[in-house]
Amino acid sequence: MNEHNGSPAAEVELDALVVGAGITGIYQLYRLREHGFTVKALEAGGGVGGTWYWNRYPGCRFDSESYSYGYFFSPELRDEWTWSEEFAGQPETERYLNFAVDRLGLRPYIEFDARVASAEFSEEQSRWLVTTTAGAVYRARFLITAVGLLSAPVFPAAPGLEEYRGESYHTALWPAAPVDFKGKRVAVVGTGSSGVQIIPFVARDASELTVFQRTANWCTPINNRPISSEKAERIRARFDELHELCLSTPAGFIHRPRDLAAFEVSDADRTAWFQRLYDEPGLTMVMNNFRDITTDAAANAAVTDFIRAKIRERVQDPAVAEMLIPDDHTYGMKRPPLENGYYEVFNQDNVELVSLREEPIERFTPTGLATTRREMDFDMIVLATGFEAATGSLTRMDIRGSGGRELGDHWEAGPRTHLGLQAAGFPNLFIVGGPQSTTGNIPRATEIQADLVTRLLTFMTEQGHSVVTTSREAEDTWIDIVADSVRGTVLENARSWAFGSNIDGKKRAYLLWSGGIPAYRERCEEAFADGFRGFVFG
Ligand code: N01
Repeated sequence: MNEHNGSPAAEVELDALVVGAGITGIYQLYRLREHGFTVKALEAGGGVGGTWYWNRYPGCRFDSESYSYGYFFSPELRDEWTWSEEFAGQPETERYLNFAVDRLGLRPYIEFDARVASAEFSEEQSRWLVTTTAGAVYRARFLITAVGLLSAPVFPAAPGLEEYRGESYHTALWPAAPVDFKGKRVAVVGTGSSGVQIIPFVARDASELTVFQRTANWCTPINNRPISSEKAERIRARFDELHELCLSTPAGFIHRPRDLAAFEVSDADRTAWFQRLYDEPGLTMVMNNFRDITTDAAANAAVTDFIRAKIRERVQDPAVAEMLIPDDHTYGMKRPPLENGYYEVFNQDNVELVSLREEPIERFTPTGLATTRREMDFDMIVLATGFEAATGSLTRMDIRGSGGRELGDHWEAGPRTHLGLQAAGFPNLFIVGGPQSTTGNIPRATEIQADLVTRLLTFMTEQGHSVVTTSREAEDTWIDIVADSVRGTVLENARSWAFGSNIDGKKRAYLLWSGGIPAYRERCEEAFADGFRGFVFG
């Protein structure tokens, strides 16, 4: 192994190059260094954090309990950091990730403002040649992407945005300098998790807020609260147990479904349970509910009816309440946004809700936007229009494998991977936290993958293998397993980013894995124990 810590302008030779210094990339960098590999991380942002660096919009915060999201592996990090809230806001999470990077001594191994322009595998050299937009060149045996599931922002296709002369922001590219909504006429487009988080902040200060909604969502209260010092101590004493708990639950959260089906209890008990979850912090409504709410139609209808009634209770104008009630999906079909005073915003005099189903945006104008029915002027347009999930950040990066084949072409009909880790024809490329791999509470899902990658690279080094790839057969097997993981659940028919349905013209394919963290881990362990089944060494 060798390492030149020369200036990035020179060609840098490494064992491994990690792309991304968010929560996943930081961990991957740490693990590989710990195992003696020479490794660097390239980070497009000016600082660490990934999602928590870019999404600086007011209201951005966890939907995982803070302590279940942080790193568990390091005693120093566990002992020296105390989360202030059950669901930390973006600034605190960004501070935590900076603290982690410094405490682990990783900052010298991260190149900031280093966006990958192209990555090409050289068959002669068995090396990845990676060039940044600033012209720096890296040569690495292994290329490991940790670019996040939701990090390629999507903008509305309606023309004219570049001609708009007011302030405009995408929630996922929010500036570091404060944005002032005071006294302004603001449009917010999009009512997914990001929109639902920012809208109450805009509504508080703007003179007028117009919310453009294409699809309503089933939102439930976050019920965030501070973590007392006594609770922080209790958490610290139980770290190992909490880590095990997260790894044993389907989505990596501290919550488990109840061991009861919805109709095994009386109507009154069922409603009382829904009410209890509605009043509890976080994603308990979906995670801690009856075990069949996403698999049994009647159970799913019961929880959906409960939340529908809540929306009607909280929104004063019945016509607006009906607009805010989803009519195209039931509860749990999409990751449900958590809110803090979202529905009450629509009781304010300065807020208008516009249905884009009734009047789609035709174009942006120099002073605002035009729907099919009217033109409206705004001082500011906020786009909370989401991401090209899972594949977007990878296919936008110009990754070329054997024979110069582009990853985007390989995935034209949907992602193809073996265990979500490798794609056929892309030797020594590993994807961590990408498509077809386990998700939920992201760090819990991706630490498993980062550990698997570290084991594979260590095995190859010990065995003297220079190249590993996978086969189309292994990909086909995994595609079937991934499709099975969602079959028979309410997720199966969802129109959401998890199927790429938010991107015009994108072929519908399930982009995640719904079998849960324990089953994902089991399948990977089985493949590894069976001579690294599906991987081809050379
Ligand atoms: O993105 P989204 P997001 N014209 O795709 C609408 C995680 N997250 O950034 O549903 C008009 O959910 C779009 O409409 P439709 C979380 O996993 C977590 O909000 O496609 N509207 C939708 O309303 C989440 O699921 C947190 O019909 C357009 C919205 O914009 C994921 O990230 C916080 C449009 C986009 O919603 C994505 O959330 C934030 C157009 N052209 C995000 N294009 C936490 O709480 C899109 N829309 C941790």
